[in-house]
Amino acid sequence: MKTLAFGNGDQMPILGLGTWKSKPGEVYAAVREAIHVGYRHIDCAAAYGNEAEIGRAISDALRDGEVTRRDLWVTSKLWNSAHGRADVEPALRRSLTDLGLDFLDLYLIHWPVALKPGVGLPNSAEDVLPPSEAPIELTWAAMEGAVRGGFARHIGLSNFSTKKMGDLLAHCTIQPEVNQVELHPFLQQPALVSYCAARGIHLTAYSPLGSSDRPASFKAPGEPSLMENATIQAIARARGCTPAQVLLAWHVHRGVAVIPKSVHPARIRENFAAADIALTARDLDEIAALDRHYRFLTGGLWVMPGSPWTLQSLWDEP
Ligand code: NDP
Ligand code: 1BO
Repeated sequence: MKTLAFGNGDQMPILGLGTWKSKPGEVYAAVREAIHVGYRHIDCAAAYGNEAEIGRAISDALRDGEVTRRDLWVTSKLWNSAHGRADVEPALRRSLTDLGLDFLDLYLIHWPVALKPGVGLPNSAEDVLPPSEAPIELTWAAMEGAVRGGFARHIGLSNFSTKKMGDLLAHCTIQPEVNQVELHPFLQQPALVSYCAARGIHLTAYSPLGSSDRPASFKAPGEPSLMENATIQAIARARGCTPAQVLLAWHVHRGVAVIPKSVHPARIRENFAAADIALTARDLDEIAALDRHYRFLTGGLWVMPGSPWTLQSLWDEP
């Protein structure tokens, strides 16, 4: 499996297992199967509500000698309600306890949006803190403390625009090493990709298959389908693989980490095998032409009457 290298020599496997929406009762088996197949990168988050079960799967795989801790790359994320400087380390420790780990390979600020302590998803604008009340550079300073304390080997961001990254870089002692964002052929984000490449910041692509199992309230009517796209299907036929594998192989080719979610053994295997699929220059040109700057995760859940956020200020896009 190809890996992405970090300055200290650590290597992040380029293809990992996503776990958002992987239900308790399902995620244990999914993680065990993934490790059995060869996945060494698991993407987690406190907000997914399943880290304790993932932790049991990791712990059992370690106990059974399937992997060593050094073989695994485990990412988790700081939820929006724990951006307070004093709240970061307790949130991280909670994820470590649930995951049964002494340290994370990577800890990310899940969103640039701060919520009041204790809030899961906001019910009203009162649950959302204005950036002036929760400066992200203070959250980042606490993230840096997590590295110094040995709780996380690497720290990074998620859902940050180039502008927000640039603003934060001016305040960093430790530079973010990863930004995890939505990326797929309908949302190729070339400016963000170039920005990160120029600064040695790795990208991880979320929702690479279109996140079809996300809640109906997160979906737009008539949204496009990546898997059913005629170009993707034609490339899959030509390469003798599945549309999902084309979508995943595209990221591997671009040097972007990718974390498809599945709880089904056959798909977990299928997705893993995508890392070995070669796409041609013509395939890549055809995929490049599919960009339409379409977000499956619009960020709309942070935007409501009275919220300090708009979609424009969230993504720094017109
Ligand atoms: P994905 O794009 O990975 O799509 C998941 C859906 O695709 C599920 O319904 C899954 O079904 C299905 N699926 C998986 N493999 C196949 C296949 N080979 N053929 C057909 N269908 C398939 O969506 P996610 O939004 O879950 O994104 C992936 C991961 O990225 C998340 O799980 C999470 O870890 C991370 N993420 C991070 C975010 C962030 O804000 N940082 C936001 C969103 C995601 P089934 O499970 O039934 O197989
Ligand atoms: C609010 C959705 C987060 C998925 O990572």
